[in-house]
Amino acid sequence: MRKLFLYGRSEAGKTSLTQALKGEALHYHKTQYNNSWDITIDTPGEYIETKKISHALASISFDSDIIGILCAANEPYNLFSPGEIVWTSRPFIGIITKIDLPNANVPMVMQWMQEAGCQRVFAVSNVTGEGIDELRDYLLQIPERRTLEQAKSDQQSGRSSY
Ligand SMILES: Nc1nc2c(ncn2[C@@H]2O[C@H](COP(=O)(O)OP(=O)(O)OP(=O)(O)O)[C@@H](O)[C@H]2O)c(=O)[nH]1
Ligand SMILES: [Mg+2]
Repeated sequence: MRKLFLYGRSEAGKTSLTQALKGEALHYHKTQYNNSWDITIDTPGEYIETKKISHALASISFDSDIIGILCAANEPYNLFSPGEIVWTSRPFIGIITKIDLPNANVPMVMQWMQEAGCQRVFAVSNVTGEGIDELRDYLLQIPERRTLEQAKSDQQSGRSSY
């Protein structure tokens, strides 16, 4: 499985997503520091919430294959900048969590994630399991290998690498 780097505000559901992807029962554990698990790199929400340390996320992400930004479907404000994708050349996806909540507003969070530049957006509930299989299948896909010439051509034309 490709390794997924997770960032998003505290309580967005990053640790719960790791548990749900592994088929484990959800158990709350506040993330105090960066954890490199077998299938994800899980970061504390405070990294993206704190301007002085948010740039550290870039270096922590280097051991991953895919970058995932997380936002709960009932989140009232957006932490991600339009064009957030520019700091990485890895595939960049959005994960909308807590879609089971009665005040979930999936279209609003979807718009934030599309503006951030996400190439795919997954809507999931870590509690009910909705959407988790689709995300797991995506992580299991083996990406097509590209040649150096294709990568250079994409870069020169400003196209996303993936
Ligand atoms: N209803 C609902 N609750 C969820 C979902 N995902 C997570 N939660 C709950 O939200 C709370 C926070 O979840 P965490 O996974 O610890 O959040 P986190 O993003 O890892 O937070 P930090 O470690 O503080 O950065 C917990 O009480 C979870 O049970 C979901 O999809 N639906
Ligand atoms: Mg956590």
